Amino acid sequence: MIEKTTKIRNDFQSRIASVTGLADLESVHQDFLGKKGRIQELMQELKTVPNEKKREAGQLINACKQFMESLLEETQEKLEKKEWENKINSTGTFDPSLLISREQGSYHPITLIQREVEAVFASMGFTIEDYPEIVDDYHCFEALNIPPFHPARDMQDTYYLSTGQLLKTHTSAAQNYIMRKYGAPLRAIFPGRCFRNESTDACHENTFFQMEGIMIDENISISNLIYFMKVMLSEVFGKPVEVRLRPGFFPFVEPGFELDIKCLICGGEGCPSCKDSGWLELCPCGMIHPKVLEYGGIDTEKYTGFAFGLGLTRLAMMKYGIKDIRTLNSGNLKALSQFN
Ligand code: FA5
Repeated sequence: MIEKTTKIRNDFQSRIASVTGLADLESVHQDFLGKKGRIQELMQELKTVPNEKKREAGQLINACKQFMESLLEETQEKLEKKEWENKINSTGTFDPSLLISREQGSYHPITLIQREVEAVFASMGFTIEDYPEIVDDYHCFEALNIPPFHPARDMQDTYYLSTGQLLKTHTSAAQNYIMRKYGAPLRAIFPGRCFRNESTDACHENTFFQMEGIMIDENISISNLIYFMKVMLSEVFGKPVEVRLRPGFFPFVEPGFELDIKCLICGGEGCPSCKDSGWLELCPCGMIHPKVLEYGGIDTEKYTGFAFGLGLTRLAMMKYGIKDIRTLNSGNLKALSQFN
């Protein structure tokens, strides 16, 4: 029995070595493992083996069967891959809907950073809200104290639809909707894609992500704002990062600030990623203007609040050391898949 099994195993190996295609492989499969195959023959013979040797012989046949099955599977995979490669090379076409690669996909760096920041704010009691990318003029500008023809609109030119709607220029466009939805007290963040008519460079894109945050309650002050900004940055970077707060003008906050981060690409020396200034505008913020609270239906006698507009795309650049913002919209999988 031992010799016979060894012979069948050797025959099987030499047949596999000469297989040229999937049809050929199937006939090897039938010849050895099919209903009338050689393993089946061995099983029939097993009945004639003396009882005391049956167990050992059975194990031998089983091991041989398992060996064949796994070699068949391995060979099938190789042949399938080869057939696909031949097909692609000969026709010059490629059907991306067919699964020929078993590589796993990866999350985009912006998704990764967004989830990280969301987790930090969620742990501090903020809800995470969603808002459309197509908005109306009222929500994007007027409800934020930017009336028609206000010069602040010049910095946020965008793509307009024939309906009069526009692609949102900043996540602040959701402030009024969120205030009206929940009233005060309120803690919410709302990430989203923004669109602007921009000349692109290493730190400007025409399509980028922001994450807005608002907190409205009794006795909210600038100290609360600074506290939350510090927590968020220390959690995201996991190390101290240098920031600076300077006055900034936005019609929807008073007072308003620019929060800059020391460029982590050049360490503050100056490079294209920070426009040679050593600092990168990351997260403008301020105390919500009373007019904006009023438009949102909030009682300004009782409540105050802060708002911030974090540049998520720039945060991803700083966190992952991405020198050029355009890499993030490039679709370059080699560059984008390395951060998971
Ligand atoms: C605003 O969009 C305000 N809505 C932010 C705000 C919210 C202020 C709440 C006060 C209170 P700004 O245009 O500066 O502000 O954009 C905010 C951040 O988005 C910038 O600091 C930057 O990090 C990012 N950002 C702006 N424009 C671009 C761009 N073209 N490409 C990449 N990131 C950008």
